[in-house]
Amino acid sequence: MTMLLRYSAASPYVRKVRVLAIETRLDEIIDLVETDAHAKPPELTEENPLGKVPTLITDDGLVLFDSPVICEYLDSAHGGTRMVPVATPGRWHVLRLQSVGDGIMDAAVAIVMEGRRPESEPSREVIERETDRIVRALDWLADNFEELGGRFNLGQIAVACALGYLDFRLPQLEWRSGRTPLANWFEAANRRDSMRKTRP
Ligand SMILES: N[C@@H](CCC(=O)N[C@@H](CS)C(=O)NCC(=O)O)C(=O)O
Repeated sequence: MTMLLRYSAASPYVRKVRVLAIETRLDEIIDLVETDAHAKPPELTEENPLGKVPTLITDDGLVLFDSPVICEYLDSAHGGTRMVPVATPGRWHVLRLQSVGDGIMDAAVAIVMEGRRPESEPSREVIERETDRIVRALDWLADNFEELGGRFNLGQIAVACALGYLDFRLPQLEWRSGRTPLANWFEAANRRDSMRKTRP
């Protein structure tokens, strides 16, 4: 059994998938194919109409996209402890935490894209709106710190990859400031093998 993952090293969504794969040892059967989604290569857009990475092709030839779907698929394909608990309400807490992490990524990517507009100034309104969203999400994590407890899971992976992306692309946000427990939690998560091996 082998799978193929279209990836880019800088993408936080790809990193989430790769961290989950390493944590569940599925990385051993996943071939990585570097793909520049922004260049819209036909091999990607033919497989995935959204033309984004991550895109996973399973050993049955099923093409999966959107990192939450890929992560759920991979989590169903290993024999170890689930990274998304099956039992509720734990399941909803982990999936919600993933949404917070993904939401920070979405907002951070939007800010980075604003800065790359070829012909016009970045929109202050967009940058302010997305920055406010990130700040609120960080404050939510700090106020709901217990959500980051327990065994490493998909929600924690998403948050760790989101915070790693803020360090990588938006260090000026200084997200650690006034959030020491969250910063300490990240330092520990960031030392995991899976996080080290997937640094952007
Ligand atoms: N919701 C998607 C987001 C994926 C995404 O936006 N990927 C970016 C790279 S960080 C991409 O492929 N962008 C290419 C484009 O927008 O054309 C997921 O969770 O997988």
